[in-house]
Amino acid sequence: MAYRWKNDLSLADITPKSVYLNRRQILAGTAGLGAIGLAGGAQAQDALEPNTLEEIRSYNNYYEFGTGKEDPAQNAHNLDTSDWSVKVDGLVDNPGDYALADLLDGLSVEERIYRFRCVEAWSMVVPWNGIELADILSKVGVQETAKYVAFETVVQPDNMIGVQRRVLDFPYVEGLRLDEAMHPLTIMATGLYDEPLANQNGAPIRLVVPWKYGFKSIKSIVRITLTDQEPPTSWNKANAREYGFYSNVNPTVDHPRWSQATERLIGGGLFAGRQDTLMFNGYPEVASLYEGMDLSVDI
Ligand SMILES: Nc1nc2c(c(=O)[nH]1)N[C@H]1C(S)=C(S)[C@@H](COP(=O)(O)O)O[C@H]1N2
Ligand SMILES: [Mo]
Repeated sequence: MAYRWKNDLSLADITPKSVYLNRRQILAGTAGLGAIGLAGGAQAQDALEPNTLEEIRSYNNYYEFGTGKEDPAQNAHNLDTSDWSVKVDGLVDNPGDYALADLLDGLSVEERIYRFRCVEAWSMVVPWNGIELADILSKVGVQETAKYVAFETVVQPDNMIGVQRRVLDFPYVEGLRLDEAMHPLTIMATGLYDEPLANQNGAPIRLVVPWKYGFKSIKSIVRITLTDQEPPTSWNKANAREYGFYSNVNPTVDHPRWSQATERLIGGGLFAGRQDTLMFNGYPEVASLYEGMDLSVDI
């Protein structure tokens, strides 16, 4: 099947907009594209215009560098990303401490223009550059007994004001079920707008899971662990009633303190004001991962 998020939208298509819309029509008339590939995505993708680099780099959540939206851009220059290595351990065939370049060697970097929806009910559209997590996991060799993937962010206390102030229990940790991790929408981003990630966006490598609330997309990863137990996650540890393990974007399940039905698009532009939040953030192709689950209970 044709994966629409791979091929039918790129930066070149978006400017000028007329060309993009024209291409959209051409695609809609193309035989052979799976009905699912267009049905769910087409109308949602029409509005996908990336936020500016400036917007994406200046409005952040990265609590290691402070809790204000502008704190990470102020403070993250202190992050030391030199000689980055990622520990891969647990239920894998090839565990080890991988230099980042070795971990990614031979894997292809793609552009993915994704909606990004924070649990705080704001959103952006981000043109990521990244590698499918599935490719990395295949490379390290996932063992049959593995059921989950756990991730951990670097801790550099001297460089991180939020760590000094203990605003959260660090290291920041996150996790996915293995099938979520292997889904082709799930990427490890190393850049955006074809530039290396800014520190405040999670340099040098961070997770992006576009159908989940933004806090699942853990930044500056130094450890990936394959496990058979559901791993602890930072926001769930901080407040289990408000933040579950799954945290799929869901307009019908409100946060205990605010509605999740709509969101504020940062920057606004043509679509200023609030817009409707879409189930799975507009990525209905992941619905089958949750068949038989009650998503108002498994939040
Ligand atoms: N290590 C770490 N990762 C993190 C966070 C954080 O505070 N620390 N914040 C999360 C939240 S709440 C969001 S919305 C996104 C924000 O990503 P962005 O700043 O690149 O937009 O990062 C997520 N990843
Ligand atoms: Mo968030």
